[in-house]
Amino acid sequence: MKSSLLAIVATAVLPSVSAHYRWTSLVAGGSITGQYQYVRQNTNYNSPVTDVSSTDLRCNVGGLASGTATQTDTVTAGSTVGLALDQAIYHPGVVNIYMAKAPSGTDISSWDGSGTVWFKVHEVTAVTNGGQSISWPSVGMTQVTFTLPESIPDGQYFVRAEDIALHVAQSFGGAQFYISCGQINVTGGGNGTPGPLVAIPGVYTGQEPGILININYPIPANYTQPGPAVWSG
Ligand SMILES: *[C@@H]1O[C@H](CO)[C@@H](O)[C@H](O)[C@H]1NC(C)=O
Ligand SMILES: *[C@@H]1O[C@H](CO)[C@@H](O)[C@H](O)[C@H]1NC(C)=O
Ligand SMILES: [Cu+2]
Repeated sequence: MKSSLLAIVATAVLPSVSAHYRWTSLVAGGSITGQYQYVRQNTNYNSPVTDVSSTDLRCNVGGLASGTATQTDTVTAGSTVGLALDQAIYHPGVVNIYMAKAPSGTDISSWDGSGTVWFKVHEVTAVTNGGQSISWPSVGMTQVTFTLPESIPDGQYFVRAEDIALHVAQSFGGAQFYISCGQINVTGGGNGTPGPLVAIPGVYTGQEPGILININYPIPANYTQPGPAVWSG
């Protein structure tokens, strides 16, 4: 009895040795901020999300509930922001960064990101070579950053990083989504109109050529990045 109780306690307390990479920190002002200081914490040890119709696709499992435990970092339009990981990305795949603006009067820490409110601000895609080779520039990255457009309107936003791992994506539901949502407060912005806007979930069906794909054989001659075009201001 005693030893089995200990085993249960140990299982509950010890993190998995095969833990996946996680987007843990906001990058702003040239520095990596604290783990889960400005990034909503998930509750699933970051086992990936594979159901593209789940609300877990938005900010990972637990990410819609951890906003009030998360701070909001004030950043200037035109500056470099992004998300950093606890370890380098190791699965072949691609990265998208989306943002969504909280409705005025709603604090980002209590918002759920629902509605057709998300726009893409950055992507790291695959490099193809007519079917001779395919490579994945995101592999090995420990952070992904981008320049906030000068014209982005002031306000509170999610910055959502998404790594789509494609190593077992040859069957439906095989693509693995590693996700986190950071919270920022943009100042010094402009009067731009970010778009096109999509809903998350809703942006993907899982049938996209860049999501339902055998990356090994035959080697894809081209790659179509999932999601809308990047808004660059
Ligand atoms: C956002 O920045 C503005 C301007 O500095 C500030 O007045 C406001 O309190 C900030 N809001 C949050 C949630 O940080
Ligand atoms: C490659 O391009 C073709 C023709 O446009 C398209 O049908 C196919 O889905 C693309 N493949 C990928 C993996 O994006
Ligand atoms: Cu894995």
